[in-house]
Amino acid sequence: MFCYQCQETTKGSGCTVTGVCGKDDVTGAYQDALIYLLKGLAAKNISAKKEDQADVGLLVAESLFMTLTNVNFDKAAIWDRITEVTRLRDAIKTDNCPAHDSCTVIFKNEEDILKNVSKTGVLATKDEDIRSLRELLIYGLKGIGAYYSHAAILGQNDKEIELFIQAALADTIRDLTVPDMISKVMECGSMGVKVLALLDAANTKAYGDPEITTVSTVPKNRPGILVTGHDLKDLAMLLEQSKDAGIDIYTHGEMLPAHAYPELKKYPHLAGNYGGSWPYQKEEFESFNGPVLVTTNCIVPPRDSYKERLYTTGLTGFPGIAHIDAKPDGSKDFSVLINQAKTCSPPKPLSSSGPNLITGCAHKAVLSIADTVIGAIRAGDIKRFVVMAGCDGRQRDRAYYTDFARALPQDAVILTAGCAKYRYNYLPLGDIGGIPRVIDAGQCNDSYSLVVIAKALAEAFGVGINDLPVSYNIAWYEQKAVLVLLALLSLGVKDITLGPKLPAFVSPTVLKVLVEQFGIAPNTTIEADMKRLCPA
Ligand code: SF4
Ligand code: SF3
Repeated sequence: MFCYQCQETTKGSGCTVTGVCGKDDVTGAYQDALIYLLKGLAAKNISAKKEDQADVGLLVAESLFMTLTNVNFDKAAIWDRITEVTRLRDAIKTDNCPAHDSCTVIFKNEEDILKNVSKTGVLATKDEDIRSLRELLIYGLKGIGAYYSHAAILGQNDKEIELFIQAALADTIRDLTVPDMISKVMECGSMGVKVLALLDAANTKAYGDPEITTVSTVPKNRPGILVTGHDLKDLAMLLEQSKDAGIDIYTHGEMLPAHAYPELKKYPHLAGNYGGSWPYQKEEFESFNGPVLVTTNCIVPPRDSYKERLYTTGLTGFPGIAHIDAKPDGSKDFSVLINQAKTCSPPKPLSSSGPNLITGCAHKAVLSIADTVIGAIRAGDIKRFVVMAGCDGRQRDRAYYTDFARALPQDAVILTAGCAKYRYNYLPLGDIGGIPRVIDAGQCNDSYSLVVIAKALAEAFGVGINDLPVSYNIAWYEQKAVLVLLALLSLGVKDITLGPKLPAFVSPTVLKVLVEQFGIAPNTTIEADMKRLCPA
């Protein structure tokens, strides 16, 4: 096994025996085999000029998403994908096949998969820089695949995105030079902006524009169901099915921003948010007492104490954990969770949470108070915005982000999105003339909102995006964050501070490009970073 796709990779270099995330070497080999076959499917499909084949585009996106960190640990589910991808690939007739092994290989069984890891895995590419760029591209594509899958569930499809994913995957088995690969990676960032915009449109069309909303973190005294992950449609279906059941629904982790959408917040039994980000789920799911629905990443290997009330759905999976499948029309039946909830005790209050959290500061909501924000900047009440979007993680050094938020000057405002916010969204940071000092745009994909807000401010002040008093101190963990980072770079954002560690998959040559062309720097100490990011 060799995997270095996430920030927590073993010793900052690569997981080789078993993943820090809990992925074992056999499941890792299944994921490598699936990615390998996807390259062959994409290359064959492109060469056959059948790129617009409806069943291939979405299947490729979803399969990439399945291999993203903390999405699916179930090798049986990955095997089903391997079978389907092989079937679709072999059904394509073309005279121009690139004749790469991935276009023809058949994995008959587990033994076959394990036997072939040296050719399917990351280390099959010998040149360190090409390997780095191929993997960077694939991780960006996993991010696109994830966000595209979310948008497609809500009926938003885009052929250009599907084609790009396939063409870029096919590029990873071509002999491209380092400069060519760098430009592919940048294209991936541009396509990232497109997919983030598509998902923003999908979410707002389905559930309305988010409104700035205060969310309770104090559990009520009825039993509840806890919903985590990013899939708003799952939550919407569950809210509708449970509205008269005498139970409450709570959000967890990346589901917090759901409270801001008019079509979701209209349900009075959407009772609040329980707990924080994914690394704390073992304790939080245990004390929640009721069923927990995991709609997307991040799931971690569960404790026995709550396995019987844990459910996955969509592309998420874990061996031995009940999975709620979609029916052919896309609907899901959550009655098993609802009935189980009625037999459970109410959630136990958590000592760590404050009474309320504020979310829903997406682009429409913030731009509706643009005059106030611009006025506060002109008056010198707000001197700086610091984008602290991204992911949370398990490691102790993430305390840096809490300390950094605390140490910010009173005239600085945090712009955030993603689960990184749980490091500081409970702090009493107050507001500036009614503008919250933590502006939470929503989920990691809502980083798109931060870009829209930054662009609007740049326009209002007649300056470029890098001339605004905006600094970037971004925390990453998995591959959605890789895509968001590439999207920012493609928009010309410079001087991003990235932590808590730089990616292991970035080779020294690629790092040099990131430093010289984009000014990317690792985070260091609070004092040094504060001087750089919040100059007096
Ligand atoms: Fe290791 Fe991260 Fe890969 Fe899991 S996803 S095996 S923790 S690098
Ligand atoms: Fe979090 Fe997994 Fe990345 Fe969506 S839920 S930001 S880590």
